[in-house]
Amino acid sequence: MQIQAWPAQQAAQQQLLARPLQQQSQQLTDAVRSIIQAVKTEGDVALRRFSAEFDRVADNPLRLSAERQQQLISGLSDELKQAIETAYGNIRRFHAAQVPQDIELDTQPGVTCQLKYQAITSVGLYVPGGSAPLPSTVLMLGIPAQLAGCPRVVLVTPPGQPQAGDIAAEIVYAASLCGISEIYTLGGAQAIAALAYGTDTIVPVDKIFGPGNRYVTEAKQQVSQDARGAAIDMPAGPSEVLVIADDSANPVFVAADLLSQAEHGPDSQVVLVSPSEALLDAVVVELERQTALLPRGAIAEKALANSRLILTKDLASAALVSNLYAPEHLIIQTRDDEQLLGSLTNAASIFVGPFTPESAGDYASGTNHVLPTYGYSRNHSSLSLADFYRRYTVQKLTAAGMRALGPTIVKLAKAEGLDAHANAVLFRLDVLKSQASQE
Ligand code: HSO
Ligand code: ZN
Repeated sequence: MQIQAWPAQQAAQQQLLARPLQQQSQQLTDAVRSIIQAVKTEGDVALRRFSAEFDRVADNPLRLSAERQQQLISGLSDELKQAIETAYGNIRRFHAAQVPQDIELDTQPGVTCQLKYQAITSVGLYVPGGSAPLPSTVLMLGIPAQLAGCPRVVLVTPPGQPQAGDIAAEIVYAASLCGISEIYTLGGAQAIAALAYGTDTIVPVDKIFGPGNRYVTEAKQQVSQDARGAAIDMPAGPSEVLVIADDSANPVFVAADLLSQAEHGPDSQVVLVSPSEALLDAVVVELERQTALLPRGAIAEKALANSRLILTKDLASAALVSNLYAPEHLIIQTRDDEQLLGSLTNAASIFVGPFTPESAGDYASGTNHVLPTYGYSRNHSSLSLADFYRRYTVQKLTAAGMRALGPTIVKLAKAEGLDAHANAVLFRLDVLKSQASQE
């Protein structure tokens, strides 16, 4: 692994921080479009065909029965259940504090405006399967849905273990804590299509949440662009972390933090920025040592090939690099973390100090681990309770309110050349005038 000095020229800086190109091929777009089309026209038949083809599950029952859910849960150890419950408690506490407040106020006498929050009626949660089933993601999506009080919460996850058509018991248990019982053994673009458009078995949902592979991400994009499809939580790319560390940091911790991101997948990206050459050197040695011991070392190694080790002249310049990169996760391990914190913008989730690994937020501290990646944290937010509501307004003018505000509205409508708008006010003002003259 090569340590690179932070270049002075803007073009070189941008090149150094460029994300690995997303293979946004026409082929992928077309493949996903045809999967969605098949689900729209053939429904469950297409879902079962894709399960056989992609997941190697014949005759997918699609819905995970209540009995099977209970059987799977009963196979879980008490220790694992306890750990899931502890995480549930912290995530719930942090999200319960985010309940939005309705607003009602008079902008002027007789003119009342309200801002109201209503839980989205029906939400679909996508939980990736693949090489590592993620019960933590169930909690990150299921807890805010539960707290918001979404009347219908559906979970989909690819079928597989422990027997064909089943899903991981941890996922079922986490779902049960979140009050979710409508579970479908479905993954990939076909799962997104089923959630967006429905089939005989699956009633469509209003909004789809959760991370996924390239097919899932592309399918979410496509259904969100269709007015008859479904809304989505956020755009997403591969997971990433940026660490800022100085010579006070423990290279063992730093390497472990970088690897915890790298083991997610070969397209994960990890970046270390430091003003200390000694720290960078020590981390390189540690990375090699720890990677060799990891069961997912081969995956991590591939991700490390895309990683960046950047030497800056000082910590202020390291903060600048982070702000330019706009990481999904930012870990800071320096002598004065609090001071550095003030200069950091654009990171989706920040982990402060030697005892705050990303793993804390990934699993159990309470914050949400569904975060904008690929530089989107510049203008998108981490998933929160607010994402499970729709926001709408209500207003009411009294006769006095109309009398007072009406002429202003008429003036503005005339200025825009929209006479029907003006009339909608003028006719009312006429009625109010004649009422007043009769009194
Ligand atoms: N780091 C992932 C979340 C996760 N890690 C789930 C472990 N399990 C994306 O934020
Ligand atoms: Zn993680």
